[in-house]
Amino acid sequence: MGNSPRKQSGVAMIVVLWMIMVMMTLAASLLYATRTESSMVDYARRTAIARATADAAAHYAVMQLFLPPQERDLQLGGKPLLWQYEGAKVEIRVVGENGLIDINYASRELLAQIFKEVGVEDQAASDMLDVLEDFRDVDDLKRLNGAEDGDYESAGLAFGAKDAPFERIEELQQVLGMTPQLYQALTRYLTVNSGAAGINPMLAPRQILLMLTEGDAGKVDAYIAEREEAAKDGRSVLPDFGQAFFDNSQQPLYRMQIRVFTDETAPPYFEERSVRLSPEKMPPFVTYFRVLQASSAQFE
Ligand SMILES: [Ca+2]
Repeated sequence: MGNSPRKQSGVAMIVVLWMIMVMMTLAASLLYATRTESSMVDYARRTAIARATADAAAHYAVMQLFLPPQERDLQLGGKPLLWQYEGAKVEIRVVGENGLIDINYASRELLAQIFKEVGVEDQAASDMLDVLEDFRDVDDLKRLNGAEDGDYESAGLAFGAKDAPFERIEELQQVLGMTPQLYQALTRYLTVNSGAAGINPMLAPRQILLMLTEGDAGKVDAYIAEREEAAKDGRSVLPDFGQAFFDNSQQPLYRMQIRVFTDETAPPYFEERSVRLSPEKMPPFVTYFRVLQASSAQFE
């Protein structure tokens, strides 16, 4: 007798239990989805606030740059300026592009110094420089340990050497043999915008000065104190080290690193941008690029 009331209620019980289980699973996944969504919205909201705050900080830094030097709170050379805005704490660092090393114009000797500083020495650095110079020179003649189009093809790459000057630092990632780690370590030393062979020490970040003294922090900090004094009166002072690599070029081009702390629980938002001052415009600057950087790229 398949249809006894007892058996029927057993089946009904199983169906009810099964439905409860399905509903519980649904509810759990819905709850999970809602939580994920709300944390995503929260993240998006926090990022939007941080971006807008960084934008405000960039305007503030530009305003500082337009002030007479003795009225500025901002020191060029990457010393952090702390600023508060709408409850967020912001750290602003500004260096002149002329305080960085131009990857198109710097001497091989100076570029070798940076490689050494980030742990690539002697033969490896020399090989890398051959590859880098082949990448940017217009010809297809290969240096001793360099690389031209054929080598990129052999390495299975869809692109070859650029055979033109670097227009963006990011292009360095396309140089044969460049690793993401090495690229990240190099970026805070380099620029494509200074247009000079040398470094202007008045605008340079501390890590570049340290590199030129082979890590003599005492010497570097004494010079930084001296340049801060000089900058107040619009004077320029040269350090007593690294003379071979300095020049006094200066253009109205600055690199800014902005770190925004929106709340204590989230990691800070960090962006870098390159700006050119243009007093005749409103706002009086143009942003060339704006990137999110790893903190290893931060100026000292
Ligand atoms: Ca070439």
